[in-house]
Amino acid sequence: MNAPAQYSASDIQILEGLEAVRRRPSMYIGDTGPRGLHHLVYEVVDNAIDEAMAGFCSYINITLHGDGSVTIEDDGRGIPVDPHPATGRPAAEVVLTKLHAGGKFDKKAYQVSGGLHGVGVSVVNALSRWLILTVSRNGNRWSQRYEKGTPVTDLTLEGATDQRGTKVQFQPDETIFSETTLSWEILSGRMRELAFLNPGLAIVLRDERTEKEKTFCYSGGIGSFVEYLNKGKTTLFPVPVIVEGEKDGVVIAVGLQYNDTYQERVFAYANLIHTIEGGTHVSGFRTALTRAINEMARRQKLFKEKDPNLSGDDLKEGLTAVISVKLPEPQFEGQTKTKLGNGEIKGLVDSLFYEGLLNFMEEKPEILRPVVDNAIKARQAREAAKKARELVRRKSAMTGLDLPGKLADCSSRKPEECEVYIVEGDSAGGSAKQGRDRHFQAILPLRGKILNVEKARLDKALSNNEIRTIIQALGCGIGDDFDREKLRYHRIIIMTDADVDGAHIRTLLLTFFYRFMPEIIEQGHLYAAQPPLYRVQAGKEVTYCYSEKELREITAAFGPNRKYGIQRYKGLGEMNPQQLWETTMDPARRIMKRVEIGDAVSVDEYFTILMGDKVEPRREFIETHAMEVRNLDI
Ligand code: 0RA
Repeated sequence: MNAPAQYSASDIQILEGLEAVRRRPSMYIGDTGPRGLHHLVYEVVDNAIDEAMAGFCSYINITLHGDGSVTIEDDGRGIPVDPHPATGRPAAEVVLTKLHAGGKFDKKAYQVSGGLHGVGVSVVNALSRWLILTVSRNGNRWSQRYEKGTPVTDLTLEGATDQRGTKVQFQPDETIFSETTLSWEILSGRMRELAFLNPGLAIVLRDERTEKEKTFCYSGGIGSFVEYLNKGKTTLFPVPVIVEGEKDGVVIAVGLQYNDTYQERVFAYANLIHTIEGGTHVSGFRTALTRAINEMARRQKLFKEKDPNLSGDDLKEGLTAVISVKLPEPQFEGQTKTKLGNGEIKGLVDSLFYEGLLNFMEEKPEILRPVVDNAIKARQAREAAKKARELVRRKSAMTGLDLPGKLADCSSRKPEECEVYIVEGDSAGGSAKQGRDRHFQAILPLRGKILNVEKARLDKALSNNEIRTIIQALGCGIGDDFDREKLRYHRIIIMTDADVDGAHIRTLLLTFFYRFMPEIIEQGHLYAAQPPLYRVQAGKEVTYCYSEKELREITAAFGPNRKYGIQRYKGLGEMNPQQLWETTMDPARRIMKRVEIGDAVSVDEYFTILMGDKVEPRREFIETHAMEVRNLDI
């Protein structure tokens, strides 16, 4: 069925020991927070994906266990077990104990492992309290146990098997990671993405903690991915455009479909790594898209002779696209190493996608008109937004005040130390003003509900008072004018009541930032304040509780004999300025959550469903995600 294994133990190079990894884990996995933790799972999965891309693996099972461990099992070739010539140790043991001993330095193959994560399974081993490796290969099953990267048994023959593959179970070391709970949401986001990018591969995610199970398997590949992204949206043509090809050893797949929203979503991958910062594959795609649409629109006489061409920006609105390239030696650049740098890829994607898109439109000429009409409207709206922005600017110039009247500004002019609380309602705004440290804390009370911008273009968003006020207060502009350097506060803190209304306002604000100032979130400037839920008083002793769990703990600690009173806070307005300062605003005591853009696909899905205009998917979502909706922690 599969090609015979052509691997021998001598291919594995021994480079370094694992003590360094335990000493400085962040050097290898980025950080020791949730990101680094999930990285461990990706590292093992990536190796299995490599087996799948090489044609040897059809499924990957991932199981989250109740004891915090996780098992990743595949039906690939299995890590080789024959003795390594230099050490006499089994190759699998070398792979698990020596840094960079992946043994797969075949540059012709496309690999995920060795790409962005690229640290090798030995790093996972080093950072695990224990790890059990099971290899099924050549009719035998072998197993070995490690603790903190060190073998505690030999690789032992367990018996015969007619199966093949690798199984790795490990428990992340709680002395290394700040948090060892693996997240279903984070893992399922990445597994879904991997399944779309590897058509036919089945990835099964099981969670024994919650009895959840989900299989990700899409025979439609990138086309299914585009359809998934456009789920719940009205599309401008029914079936996504798919262009696939291979040239000079590079495999290219592009999927594209327009919808009637105003956002652009381009998801680009290089060797299955999400290239958030774009790169040469994205540049090639954009050039080809603009060229092909203009070319075809002129051929079909959709423009007048003297009309200008559509620009790349005109064609962004409503665009959903997925670009996947697989290449032998990817170069990753940029701040977060998620920008593809290989120069040759731009021209390859450009020519391949240009040809493919023209062919597609020749067969389905009906898709062109709605796309062109949409782009012309986008151009007009952009011009209108420009005028609206200028108006906002001119108005503030005329009054001589660049800042909105409602803003109680701080006295410091150093953005790094300044923060602004965006507060719901005047009464909470009043308490916040009195309670704050006016040196570095500004207060911006919002009166009306802010516009739901999920279905609004920038020009319409700018007609909303509350939104204009926020933009003016932040000082960094918006849209084409956005300039991070001008941001007046490095911490923007959303402070709303802990009730349904507060949650709604928070979601509206998050939607605004996510859609129109994503940089603010990406750069880590946006926070949600966490006001306490309860005030517990026993005698003179006052304790604030920020969760139900804390309340249970403290009342349990008091025992039955101690008398105490519980006050439940329904809104910020119930706290006096002093209390608001102590519990929610004092940097030394407050709890804040930084808003992070988790995995782009699910965040987008979240906003589309929660804030979009189709009712049915929203109902479904709220029913299945009742908890998340209540907490609204993204
Ligand atoms: C080294 C060499 C080969 C495969 C692997 C490692 C491998 C590692 C992992 C980790 C999880 N699943 C895995 N599957 C395979 C090549 C094997 C050969 O040529 O036979």
